[in-house]
Amino acid sequence: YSLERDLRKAVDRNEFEMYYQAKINAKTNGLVGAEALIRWNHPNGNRIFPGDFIPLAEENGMIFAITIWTFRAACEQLKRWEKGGLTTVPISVNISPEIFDRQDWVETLLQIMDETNVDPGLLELEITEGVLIQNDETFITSIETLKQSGIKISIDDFGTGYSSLLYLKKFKVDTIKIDQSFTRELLNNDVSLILKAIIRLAHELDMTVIAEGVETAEQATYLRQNECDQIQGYLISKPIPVGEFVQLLENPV
Ligand code: G
Ligand code: G
Ligand code: MN
Ligand code: NA
Repeated sequence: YSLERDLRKAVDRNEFEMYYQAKINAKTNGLVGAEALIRWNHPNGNRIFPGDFIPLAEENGMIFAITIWTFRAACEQLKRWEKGGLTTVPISVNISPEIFDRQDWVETLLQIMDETNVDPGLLELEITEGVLIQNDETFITSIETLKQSGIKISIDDFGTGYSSLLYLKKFKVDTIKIDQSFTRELLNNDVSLILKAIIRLAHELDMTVIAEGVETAEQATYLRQNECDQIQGYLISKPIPVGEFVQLLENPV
């Protein structure tokens, strides 16, 4: 039995499934978006979580094919909602930095949006902070090309481990996602101070701020009172299959 061998077959055999986790407006509680999170339905009956195969895929090069699959799935989902007459919300897709090694990554994403005829403004790429601090001209151009198509860019896991904030000016990112570790420690004075500074900085740069990992009503209240724009977390909803997520689209909060 080899996880790696099975993973190589998984794309072709269509064994992946996207789950969706709601993002809501912190003030109105209205649904404002969905984060797409991959699940692998292994033929042996187990559902495998991304933490157990994405790192492997990032190492063995399979991440490109998987990312293409997830991005196309998100585009097709948006079109299905649109055709079904549902109010759609933007979908964000997690992007592993390993795919940037491929020269054609931007072109491939643009091509998928073109083929599926999706509104690029309804798509957002969640990119972790680490890669953005690189001062790489090719990468900056790539992000600019994507931004010109109308797609949104979000910094995932914001605040975890990188001290240079200069990239915030270099890249015109749309959203900052405050990492769960901050949300968890929110009511601690020091963290609270940092959080308020991040929110102010983001707003001065015209960015939207979302806090992830919100699990308690106290955290939600605190974030709302401190002008955080959006929240995401188990308090609102776990990541759920698309059939369940549609009920959130049909019955706005
Ligand atoms: O869904 P879960 O909480 O288990 O996600 C664990 C990690 O896997 C998170 O860091 C998340 O960003 C990542 N992840 C989830 N779905 C995808 C995906 O489709 N592509 C990539 N590259 N990472 C994902
Ligand atoms: O790295 P990324 O931010 O994409 O990871 C999102 C991960 O966080 C997913 O694995 C998702 O299942 C998980 N997650 C989402 N909401 C919560 C939450 O409220 N609490 C905790 N502990 N994890 C969450
Ligand atoms: Mn994410
Ligand atoms: Na995150």
